[in-house]
Amino acid sequence: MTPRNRAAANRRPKASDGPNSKQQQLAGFTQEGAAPLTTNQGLHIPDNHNSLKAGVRGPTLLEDFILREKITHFDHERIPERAVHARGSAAHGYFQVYKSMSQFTCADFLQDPAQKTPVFVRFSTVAGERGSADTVRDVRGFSVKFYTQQGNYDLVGNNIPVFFIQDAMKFPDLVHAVKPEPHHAMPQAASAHDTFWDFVSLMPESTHMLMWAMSDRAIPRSYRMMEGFGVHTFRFINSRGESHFVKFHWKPKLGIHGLAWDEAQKIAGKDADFHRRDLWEAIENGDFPEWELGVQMIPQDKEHSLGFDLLDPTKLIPEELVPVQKIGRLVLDRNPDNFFAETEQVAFHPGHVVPGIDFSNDPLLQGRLFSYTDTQISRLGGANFHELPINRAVCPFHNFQRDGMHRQTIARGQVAYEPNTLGNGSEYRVDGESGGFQSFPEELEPPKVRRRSASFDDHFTQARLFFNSQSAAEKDHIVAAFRFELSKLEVPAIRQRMVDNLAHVDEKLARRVAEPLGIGVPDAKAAAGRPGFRDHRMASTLEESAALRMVDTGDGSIKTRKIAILVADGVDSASLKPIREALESAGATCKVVGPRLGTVASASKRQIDVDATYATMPSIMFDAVLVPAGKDGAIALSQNGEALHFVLEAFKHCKAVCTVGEGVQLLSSLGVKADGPVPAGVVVAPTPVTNLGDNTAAIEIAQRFVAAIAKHRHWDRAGIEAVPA
Ligand code: HDE
Repeated sequence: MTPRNRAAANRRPKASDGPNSKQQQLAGFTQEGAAPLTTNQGLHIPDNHNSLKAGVRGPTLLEDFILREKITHFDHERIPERAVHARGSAAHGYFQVYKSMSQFTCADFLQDPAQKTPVFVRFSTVAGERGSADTVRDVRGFSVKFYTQQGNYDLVGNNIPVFFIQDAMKFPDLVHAVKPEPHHAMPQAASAHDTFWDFVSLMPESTHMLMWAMSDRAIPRSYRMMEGFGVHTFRFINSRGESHFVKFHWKPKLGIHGLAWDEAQKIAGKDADFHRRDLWEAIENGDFPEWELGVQMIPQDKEHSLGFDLLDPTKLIPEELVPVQKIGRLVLDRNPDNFFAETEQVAFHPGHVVPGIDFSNDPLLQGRLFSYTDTQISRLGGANFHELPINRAVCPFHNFQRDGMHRQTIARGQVAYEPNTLGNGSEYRVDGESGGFQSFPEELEPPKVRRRSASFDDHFTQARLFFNSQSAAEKDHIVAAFRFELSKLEVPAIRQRMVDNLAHVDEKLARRVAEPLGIGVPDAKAAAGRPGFRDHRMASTLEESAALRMVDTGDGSIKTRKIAILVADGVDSASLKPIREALESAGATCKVVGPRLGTVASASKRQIDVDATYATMPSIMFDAVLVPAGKDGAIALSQNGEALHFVLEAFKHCKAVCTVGEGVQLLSSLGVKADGPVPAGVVVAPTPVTNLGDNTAAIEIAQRFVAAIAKHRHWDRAGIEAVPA
């Protein structure tokens, strides 16, 4: 550490540092790479290429402490990956409340709209190992560490508002079932295997979560385009000690969008880092991802008014019953400097709360309160992980915990106990009265029992609500996902058990899922006869909830969307210009994709710069595709299998496609013609926009294309099954 860095590290961040307080603290630990090379003891290294030998061709000497230090450090570079959520990507940013929440909570970071609280946010997949692909079908983690002036507050959530199980006791079983099977360690980052479905088909409480996991929520287009949820019910406590139950939501500015399943699988091979890259690039380009924090609040005395148990993590509170109030915004505006030091070493814990926020008795949450510190001790090598730069609170922290592996704090003085008269009593006081954390004094009359509450027994009503709330295309995707996963099973009895359970959600859904699986018709009675089956239906009048759908979410913009402009020799470059300008001024990024790097020659012999090739940036890397005019260009594109596949695949994945003039030939195998009807989300400009006579016509084409992209995907596009891509 340089003296400047050391001074910065020792400086206590102040509230007035706002969102920079964490950045300034981290700066104290950050190192640039320009200094002379030394050993870890500071000794200048004379030669970083050759070890010390007995003669130039002789054996290496044990004495070579420089070599040994380097190799030894290398040998110990790896730490265990997280038991779940091993693969993740993170970013820095800030949170700002819209108006004081003092009526409900005394949490300091939720009082002052002028205050920006620094945050570090990590997104993750759950089942895959650290090096697995981003776009697998899975739940996503959404962990937010708020560095508040009252200590760190961690909101460790997921992108799905419910969970597979109701009690922490079942978590190791769930994770063992979904992880690669223990005898041969397959499959990686996938739930489509026997052990997972064996387990969940025996646990009907998982049905609601399975509906979400089989929906497009589990294959997000981007971390920037997914919701986050605290899942459990928590409590807000105000300065009078009054409690409201609270559910947390993160609502993405860009809407909630998914990939096509075929696309997600292909991306996993072509760019395993798809979501990581997307997040990184958006932040580098200044397109800072943004979410609004929403809360659903239920007064303490209304705990039992919803018809289901607030403590049951397999239930959500429909927004129609309790509206989500947007109370602040989260902006991610800085990429980490070092993946290991920050993204890997960050340690979240749902038990990291601040005054004004407290727990409920949700038995899943209660189990989590034990697990997270415990797991960091083995993952990060000891009890002092809170001293790692990324984990340090920005407010002062001190107590009499001492020593342990990798301790960094040098605690001065004679005493390491409390109470004492030998140390400075005032500095180490116990602060219950003035702002110290007070647990909500909930009254309990507990007989000691190892049992599940009967109020947790309805396993299907909300699964049905979720399914009923989907658009027709989203329902089709859910059916297709169940079919895909269950087709991968080797044991037909597990498939059967699962569709029998689904018959309790919706008969038709179960029948559709079962159809291609080579099993019998779904048998609801058989499911009801199995151990563990419960179906105590709650009184619910709600048939559907619009908030559970993904379609038509977002701000209607095409900001940060990626558009491919497909070129070959002979395309008409003039026809591209007005559309490209319109796309870019609407905030999209355009890339010219051609048969080779360098340039292609336009119809008028102009050179068009190519950004990427069809092979390295296939259609699955884009949100939409634009095919320019030009007779020779259209022939060249149609005769190139990769280019043709590019357009057909984009079409099959329901993306917006715009063809200009002769470019429509690339859609001829689909029966699309310049003067005929066009499928949803396809824009066909009959002649090159530059020849349309007036600029208004060109703008109109561009606007139609922008509107088609803004819809994200045209999932109801007819005939995509027949497209050979
Ligand atoms: Fe976690 N979970 N979890 N979990 N979880 C971990 O903690 C655990 C649960 C979630 O980006 C582990 O530091 C138990 C629900 C996220 O670093 C571990 C139970 C939800 C992350 C652990 C649950 C989550 C974790 C592994 C049931 C959504 C990634 C490494 C009782 C609300 C945090 C670690 C990050 C990570 C335990 C259930 C979210 C083993 C025992 C429900 C986002 O401690």
